[in-house]
Parts: sequence; structure tokens; C-alpha cells
Amino acid sequence: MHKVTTLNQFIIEKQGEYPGATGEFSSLLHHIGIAAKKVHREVNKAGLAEILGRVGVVNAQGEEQQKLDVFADHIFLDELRASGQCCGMATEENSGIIVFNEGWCRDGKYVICMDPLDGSSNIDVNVSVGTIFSIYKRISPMGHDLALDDFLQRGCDQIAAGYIVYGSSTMLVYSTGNGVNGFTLDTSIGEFCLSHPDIQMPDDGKLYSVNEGNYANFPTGVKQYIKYCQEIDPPTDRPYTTRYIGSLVADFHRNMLRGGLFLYPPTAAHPRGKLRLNYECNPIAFLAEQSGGAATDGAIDILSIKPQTIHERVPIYVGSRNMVAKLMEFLETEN
Ligand code: P6P
Repeated sequence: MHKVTTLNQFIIEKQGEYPGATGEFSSLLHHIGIAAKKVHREVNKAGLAEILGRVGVVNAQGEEQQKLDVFADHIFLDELRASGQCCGMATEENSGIIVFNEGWCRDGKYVICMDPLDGSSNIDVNVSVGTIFSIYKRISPMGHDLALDDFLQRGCDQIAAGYIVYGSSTMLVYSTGNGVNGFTLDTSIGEFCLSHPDIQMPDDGKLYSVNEGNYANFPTGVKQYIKYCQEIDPPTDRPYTTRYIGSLVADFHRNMLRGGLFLYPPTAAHPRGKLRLNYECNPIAFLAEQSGGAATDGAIDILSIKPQTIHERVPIYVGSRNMVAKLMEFLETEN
């Protein structure tokens, strides 16, 4: 009989490895799992539940909010408030920070940056979407108000990061700084079960993921790298192939398991890149490094960037470390 390790069992076992662990962080992860199951339920019946489409409102980014964006945002805010371990959140769907002032969570140890439903414009066409989260310890002292700086910490200071990918199956993938583990939702028992222990991103890969529709405005070094990938050398061997879903979590998840490089360079529409540092690039970069990969903005490691604003955007090149290194050869030649 194959032993099934549920997320809760795994969290408790791992907690035992941290002598000082008080169970607070474990409880936070448990509540993230609960919220993920609630979002899974709606995402998987979106076509039936009159929950598709747009709300007719734009979010802090000026982007059309999808009904499921707002639903997922509310689910995670409510569940993490209820956990009592989180004292506030910064999410893509809210322009400012959300402070939890209720007595049972005002002194929570942790703050969370989150994209509640990334790639949601793909929902109506049944493409995988995801939740991306980043967990930090609060900086502001207990008993004092939360401040913006609690949510502007460097990615290297993340306590944990992860994503949920709502795809052909729903998976929760996270790291607390000691490797990356993946859990697949077994809907027959309603539990996330360990399916991908100790994920190791291959050092090399044959996949590159970029929206080549923006090619004209890419930095020269990125254009040179793409041409390098497209060269046939030797003539009979086609070294690389491109895969681009247009949903960050889905593209990254595939590349982490198979090896590959995801690129979102500066473009005409987004001169500083499209993806947000706090709740997309930092958690993804943390998982990349924890699984043996690398992540840069083209100049420095993503995790070393000091955020200046909550919704700050940065260019990102993330994936197999040898592919990142090869790209950097072209970018450094350019600079
Ligand atoms: P483009 C989805 O809208 C998203 O935020 C990420 O999930 C995805 O990687 C990126 O934007 C796709 O952007 O400009 O290629 O459509």
C-alpha cells in the first residue's frame, strides 16, 4: 500500500525539524491549503457557475478584474485573517496594504504578498491559472501598526514562498528555504498529497518561454539569446523549442520540472517588465533558487532587489541555471 503523506502530515513532520517551531507557521500553511481548495472548487466549475468574465472594474494595475480574481482575493484574505498568524496582506487586487486589525490576528507574526489568481484572463478559455504567495516575518514590532515597509522586504528575506497551479490537476508547490516540495490535490479525500518531493530544476533545458510578439522592443542581448536558441547546430539537431502558455505559474511549473528558461523582458508596453516584484517575481525566484535554478532582472538577482512600491514591476529571466548564465553572457556583452 503506497504511503500517502498529506500536506498537514508533511507540515507537522517538517515542523519537528525546527526545534523553535511553535506551530504558528504550520498553521499559516494549513490555512493557505484550505483557501486553495476553496478556489480550486470555483475555478474548476467556472464555466458553469456564472462566475466567468469581467467584473467591469479595473484593479490597482488598471487591468480588468475578472470575477474569479475578486473571488480568489476575498477567499485568501478571509482565510488568512482567520488563521490568526497573518497580520496583513498586499495583493494584486488591492492598491494598498490590507491590515488585519481583529484582536486574534493583530499580533500575527507574518505578512503575505499575493497574486490571488494570476493569469486570470485565461480562465474563460480554460487555460491553467495560479495563485502565487510570498511570506515574510513582520518588521514592525508587535502592538504597533503595520507599515508599508513590512511589505517591501527583499526576496532573500522570504520565510516561505509558493504557488497553487489550477491545471489538469491542482498542485500546491512551496518552499520554506529547505528545498521545494509539490502536493497534488486528491479530490476524493479533499487533501493535498505529497506527489513531487524535493523538486530539482535541471541545470540545463531545451525550453524557452517568451512572448515573441514583443520581440521588436526586447533588449539586444535578449534578441541575440533567442537567435542563439533558434540556430540549428549541428544542422540535424534542433536544440531548443519554445513553449509559452501566457500564465506565469503554468510556464514556470513546467520549466522547473523539465528544465527551461522563462523570460519577461522590458517591452514597449512595460518598459520595466510586466511582472510584479513582490507577489510574482520574488516567490517564483525563491522557488527557482531553492530547486537549483536562478532568477535575475538582467543585472542582479531578483531576490536581492529592494522593493520601492508594492506593485513594482521588474524584468525577469528565471529557470535552469546554465540557461540563465548563457543569457547573461549576451546581456553582459550588450551592457
Ligand atoms: P503577456 C498573465 O496575465 C501574466 O500576468 C502572467 O501570468 C503571464 O506570464 C504574463 O502576464 C503574460 O503576459 O504580455 O505575454 O500576455
